[in-house]
Amino acid sequence: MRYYILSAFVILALQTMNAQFVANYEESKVPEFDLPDPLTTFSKKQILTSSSWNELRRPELINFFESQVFGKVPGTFDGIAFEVVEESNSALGGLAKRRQIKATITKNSKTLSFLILLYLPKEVSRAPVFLGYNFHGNHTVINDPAIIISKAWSLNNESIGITNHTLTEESRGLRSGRWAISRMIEAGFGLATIYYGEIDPDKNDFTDGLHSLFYTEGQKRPAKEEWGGIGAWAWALSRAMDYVANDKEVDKSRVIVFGHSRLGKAALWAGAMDERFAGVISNDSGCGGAALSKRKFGETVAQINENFPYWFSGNFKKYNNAEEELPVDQHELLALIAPRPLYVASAKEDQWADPKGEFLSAYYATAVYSLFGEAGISSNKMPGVNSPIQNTVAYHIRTGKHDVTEYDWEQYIKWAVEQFD
Ligand code: GTR
Repeated sequence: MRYYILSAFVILALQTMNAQFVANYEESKVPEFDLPDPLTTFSKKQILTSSSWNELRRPELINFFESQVFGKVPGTFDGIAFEVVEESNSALGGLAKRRQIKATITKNSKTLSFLILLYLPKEVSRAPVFLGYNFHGNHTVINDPAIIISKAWSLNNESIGITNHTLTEESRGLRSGRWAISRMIEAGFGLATIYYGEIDPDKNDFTDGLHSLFYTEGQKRPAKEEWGGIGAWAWALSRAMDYVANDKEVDKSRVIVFGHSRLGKAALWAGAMDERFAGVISNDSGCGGAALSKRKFGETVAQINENFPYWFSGNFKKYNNAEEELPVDQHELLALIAPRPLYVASAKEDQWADPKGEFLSAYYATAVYSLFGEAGISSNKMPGVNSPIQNTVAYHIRTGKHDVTEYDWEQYIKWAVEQFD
């Protein structure tokens, strides 16, 4: 008898736990929540001017996202060196220049290297550039035999021929659908891309990758307030910026950081922290990216921390099933990018990333853009599918799944030409 009562209790407990991990996809079940006002400081002071935003509110928000969400970078690095290891003046059928640059970061007598693949339009002397990570190696973004294949660990993806966590010739060019390189070049833009696995392999292991360079003696993993994977990826986007900012053929005042999904989260955080990025594009970044956490729609804080315990700071776990305790929400991450151009995009079938939460986040960040006299999203009513709103803050929701498509790039490029020409 006692056994039955006990097991019934265990089953009930498990079900309750599970219920917390079942994603909600119903708008009617979105809880009521108080969204923090980006223009009121934690000590309840009203922000009325762009200078008080910059002096008071921006730093305290950065500080919160650093210590409680993405984690702090433990100190600075000792040095970085860049070496052009391959280049061509007639790539992509003579339309572009190509460079592959090896960046080597030094810290505590340890080093980490990664390769930047750069395409630049031949006819432009100082080109604006989209900078962003790829998921499965530089050689996947276009079918170009000169692109060096990374030796870094990769997530497997059989659909593009990646097994044994190893990148091979087999996947060359197989992700070109996600990178409208010819379109960029035609519009006079360049592309700089990096394989994110060279910065920190995307697995729950802190012995390798960038974190390990920063450890104090005997340290095995970041402390609670220190960076996770996304923090490391974001930080290294700034190291790539260190290179592009000094490339004479790049216009350093027009570098737009871009990212899809987890890499969209990294792009937003990099853009928030590093004001050298002239603009930011978040493609389907979802939970911990553009989407409002307090809506608890699709992926939640608990789910992301459970499935990817190494992406955020240890402190972020305090908010598992406790989003109401968060004194910030993701619209404030977006607001940290103001007044620089920001594009948030969603996909209709990507409910896991909460398109409406991504849209509302851009809408609520607009108050900060207004302070700077910049136009954002003026209505809280979502636009129809495939009907972009393109102001300094831009938004679209397209048909289709969680992905980066030709349609997405068509919009980003059109908007970027308007914002940065
Ligand atoms: C999912 C994760 C999302 C998003 C996505 C991706 O599994 O839950 O937050 O980052 O991966 O990066 O494709």
